[in-house]
Formats: sequence, structure tokens, C-alpha cells
Amino acid sequence: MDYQEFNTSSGAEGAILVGVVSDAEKYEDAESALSELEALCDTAGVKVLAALTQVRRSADPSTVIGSGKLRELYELCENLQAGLVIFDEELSPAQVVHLEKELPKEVRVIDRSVLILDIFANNAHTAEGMLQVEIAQLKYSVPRLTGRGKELSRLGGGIGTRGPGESKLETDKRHVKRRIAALEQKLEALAASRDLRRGARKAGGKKQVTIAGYTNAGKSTLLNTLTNADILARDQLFATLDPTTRKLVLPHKTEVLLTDTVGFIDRLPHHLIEAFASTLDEVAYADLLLVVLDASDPNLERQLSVTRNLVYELGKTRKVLSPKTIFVYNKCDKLSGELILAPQDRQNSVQISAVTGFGIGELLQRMEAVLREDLRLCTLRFALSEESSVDLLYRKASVIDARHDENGVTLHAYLEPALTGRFADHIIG
Ligand SMILES: Nc1nc2c(ncn2[C@@H]2O[C@H](COP(=O)(O)OP(=O)(O)OP(=O)(O)O)[C@@H](O)[C@H]2O)c(=O)[nH]1
Ligand SMILES: [Mg+2]
Repeated sequence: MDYQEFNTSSGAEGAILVGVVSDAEKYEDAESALSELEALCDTAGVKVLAALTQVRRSADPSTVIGSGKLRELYELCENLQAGLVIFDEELSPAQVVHLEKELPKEVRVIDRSVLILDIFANNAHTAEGMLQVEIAQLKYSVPRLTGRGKELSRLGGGIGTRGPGESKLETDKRHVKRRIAALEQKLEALAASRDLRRGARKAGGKKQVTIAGYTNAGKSTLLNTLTNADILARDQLFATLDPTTRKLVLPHKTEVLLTDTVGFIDRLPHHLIEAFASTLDEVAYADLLLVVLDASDPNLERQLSVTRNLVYELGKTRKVLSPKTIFVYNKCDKLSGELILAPQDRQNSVQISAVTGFGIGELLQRMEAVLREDLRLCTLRFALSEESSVDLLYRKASVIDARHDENGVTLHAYLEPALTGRFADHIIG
């Protein structure tokens, strides 16, 4: 058997957070990096007892932090009766072993990636989502199984040991790898049907607009506001894992399909990016990307650069150019003054509040304008007998108006370059 069932411990686990900065000047960054780790803990149901930062030029290869800090950490663990120590940077398997040896016996050491994987495991509800998370968790665990059999088997549950099926990892690498292969096969079948659906949507002629951005930026709230959808939006990281698509009609009647998708975060574990490939295709293959940013976040700059980099990397892996993008600065209702953007960030940006509706009208107009950039507004004429061509036009193009008379119909429509050839005989202006 690959897995053993166990009961997840209930109630909040008490944790101490540890962050290391390589440069004293970046001290403020470490503080804010730990505040993000704190938000991750909050979402995962971990109680944060204390946070410890060390400024160090280079991490100690075996224990990351220096021996003095380690002693301080030991005492904090004892005094606060912590069960968990969470490092903000990824730990090597050997570092975990060393750190656990140096800390009180009951203390487990995990890193940011484990915490993120755990949140994904908790929030995955669909078959595809659960498969994706389990694959990422197993892949993360493979290099960490060697020599850690005892530690893993004594964990018995809690953060970092929860899977979609609340199963415990088997310590045999070969078994885990076999399980990964089997799960990947299942996922491939699901991903193939997602690709088919996306292909069908594209063939249907409607533009694909994808909402992407940092976790908790308000992506799902925006989809709800724009389409009256009723999807889960809450003050929690990674509330959305599975894409939701809804139809939206823009002010000048362009019909688009709007998709909300999984959020990004700084140092998103790469196994998750790989496992969520088919979900993230919604970002790479969109006709238009709405990058939602939380304008009230003091780390807006970092949010923007993490998101830009991820979008760029997704396109590069799939060998496609990044889609046309509008930067949507959300939560402007939370700002006391106006949001001042650097000149290079002002381009293609709209300021909104998905909650109050501020700026939504401008966003819709901007979306339509960007989508129509390569379109040509044409006047077309069809005879009564050409009903099927008119149907085709309605399916493939964005028809603005139609005037019927006894001999046929005259329409105004936005046509893509490829379609102007196809309807050349009907274009009269
Ligand atoms: N004040 C204010 N709060 C907002 C706004 N938009 C979203 N929120 C809040 O921000 C929180 C996160 O919103 P979501 O829509 O779930 O964010 P998301 O980007 O979908 O997040 P994930 O799916 O978790 O990645 C919720 O508590 C929303 O109510 C806004 O314009 N103003
Ligand atoms: Mg969401």
C-alpha cells in the first residue's frame, strides 16, 4: 500500500517563524516577507507564536541560521511550547534533519513551500485540483524521503503532512514515484478534456479573457462583480484553485469568456506550477489578461514583479508571447489618497474597486478597446438566401447592429484580419 490513513490533528498548531536576510539594508523586506508567511499561517490554521529574523550574508549550510540564533530559537520553542518552526526559505532535506536535531524533541521543522502545499491541499475540492496538489506534494517529498523514514512516520499529521486524502507519505521512493506516474496519467486525461473545452471555446469565436494576479488581490470578487457570478471570494490565500469561466458582454456588445484562476505568490513552489500547468494555460493562451493587483498592499511593487515574471515564464515555457495585458489596480476604496504610479506602470492600467464598483465602467471600455485593436469595423451585406453565412458571421465576429429589408440584411461588425478574407465578397464598406 502506498498510503496510510491518519487523522489530522485539529486545533491550531503553535509555530515560530524564521526568516533570513542576506543584507542589512533589506531588513524591511524580511519583515514584510515574514508578514506574508504569517498570512500563509493564518490561512493554514497555524497559530504564530513568534517571528525571528536574522541578518546574515550567507546562510549556514547545515542550519541556515547561526549558532547564537539557533540557541535563541531553542529557548523560544521551549518557552512558548511551540510544535512547529517554519522557515521562510526552502530547506534542503539535510537542513531539516540538522535543525530538528538541534531543537527540542517535539518540534517539527518545515519551510514555506510545505505550508503553501498544505494550503493548496486543504483548498482543493475538484478531482483535477486534488490530483494536481497531490502530485506536487509527492514530487516535493521524493528527495526528502531518504533517511527520513523515522521522522516522517512519527509526524502523524498536521501541517505539511496533510494530503488531499489526508494520507501519509509512504517512505519508499519507488512507490511514491510509481504513484506520481499513475496520478500524472489520470491528470493528463483531465487536462486533455480541459484543452478540448478551451479549443471549443476558441473555435466558438469568443475572446478569452483571463483574470490573473497575486493571491487575495480580488480576482474572484472582480469576476463576481463583472458577471454576477457567485463564486467563493474571501480574505484567505488561495481560496481559488480551479478556474471558473463566465460569459461577459462588453458595452459595445463584444462577447467574451472571462476566466478566474489560481493566484500567484512570491516563490510559488515550482512543483505546483508544473502540476497546475493545464490550469495556468488559461493565463498563457488568453487573448487578454487582466492582471489584478491589490493597490492597498504596501508591497505592491513586489506583487507586480512576481506576477509579471510568472506570466512571462508561463508564456516562455509554452513558447507563446505573453497576452495583451491590462493592469487592474483593485481595492482603491481602501486607499486614503490617489494611487500614484510610476510612468512605466501607468500604461495599460485601470484603477478600480471590485467591491464598490469604482472604475468598472472604464475597465470594461478598456477591455473592449484592447480586444478590438486588430479588428476592422466593416459593413457587410447578405442576401436573404445567405442565412448560413450570416449565422457564421454572428458566431465568428462581433456584430454591432443589423438592418433587415426585403432583399436581405446589412450589418456592422468587427472582423479579425483572417475573417475579412472569408467575407470579402460581402464587405461593402
Ligand atoms: N476593500 C476591498 N476589498 C476587496 C476588494 N476586492 C476584493 N476584496 C476583498 O479581498 C479579499 C480577497 O478577495 P478574493 O476575490 O477572494 O481574492 P482572489 O484574488 O480571488 O484570491 P485567491 O483566490 O485566494 O487567490 C476578500 O475578502 C474580498 O472581499 C476591493 O475592491 N476592495
Ligand atoms: Mg479567488
